[in-house]
Amino acid sequence: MTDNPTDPVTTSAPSQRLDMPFVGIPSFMRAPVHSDLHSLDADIAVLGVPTDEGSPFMPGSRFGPRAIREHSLRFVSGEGGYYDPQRGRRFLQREMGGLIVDVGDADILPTNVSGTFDNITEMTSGILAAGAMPVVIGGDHAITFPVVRAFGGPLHVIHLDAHFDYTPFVHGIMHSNSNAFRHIRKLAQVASLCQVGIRSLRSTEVMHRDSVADGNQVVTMDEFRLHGAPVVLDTIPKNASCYVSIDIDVLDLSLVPGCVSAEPDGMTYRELRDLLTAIAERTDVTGFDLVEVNPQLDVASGVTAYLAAHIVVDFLGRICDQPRWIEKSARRAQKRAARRHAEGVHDG
Ligand SMILES: [Mn+2]
Repeated sequence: MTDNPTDPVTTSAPSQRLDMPFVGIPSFMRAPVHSDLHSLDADIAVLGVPTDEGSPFMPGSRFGPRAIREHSLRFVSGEGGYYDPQRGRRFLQREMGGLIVDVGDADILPTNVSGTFDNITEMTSGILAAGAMPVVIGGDHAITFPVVRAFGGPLHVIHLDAHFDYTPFVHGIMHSNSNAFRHIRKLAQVASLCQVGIRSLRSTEVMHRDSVADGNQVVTMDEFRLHGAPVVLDTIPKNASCYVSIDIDVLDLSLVPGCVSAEPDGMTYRELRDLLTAIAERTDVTGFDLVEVNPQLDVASGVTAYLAAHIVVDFLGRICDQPRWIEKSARRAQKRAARRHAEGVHDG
């Protein structure tokens, strides 16, 4: 291209930084970092959980939160939120004005899994106590149990995965990434568990039988293709509180080179996005996680971490676009103002 003298050069104020995605300290979408949960004042709190001690095959997903944060910076523009050309408008603009914060990572205690899990639960509880929605970035799938146990009930859990993660406890192994949902099902506050995208030929009959016997809804990939989102949502009451756990391997193997447990015949991005949109529209999503991105296995462009950041950003955009969310956000703002006022009175 040659310079077109008729094409005016857009200039911005000299004080406005460009902040390319590779510049600066990578908090999630460059949200403010706020690690003191007692003074947390936000609608959405992004929490990293960098542990992969539940990965019996290839470790490395402990580096997932950092990689996903880095790729999340690619969705940040000076205008706030992100622009969706297919919908012709911006999303998360309001939220990016200070309502999303990055609370950093749960503290990880190598070889002390129960201590690590306690730290994860404590941070999730702190976020919930402050009235914010936890958005959790793993880590391997073992982390979902200590996250979900921090929630109150009744909570409907939607688990998107190629695998059941319902392995019986043998040889004292209870907290690998394939045990998590056997624990979650037993939590008193969990009203229902729906497992979607199940297809792995490494599943066992025992996992399948136990999950069904425990009253869970199992939606295999074939069933999902046949019936779509309604098969997942029809059994969950409208506006019910819902936790969504996304294993990146619910997507097709070809999309996720940086995932050790990738499987063929998974969802396309569109299938996953449309399901997440339907969940956001019908239920009250009170938290979600995305797990099993392993940057050490990823290709050089980091597409798996990029895709993970893309899913989190896109899902958040859909959640925050619901009238239900906007009402909730207004109520949260009132509560926070009342609390600040009360604290001010005590301080004075
Ligand atoms: Mn999986």
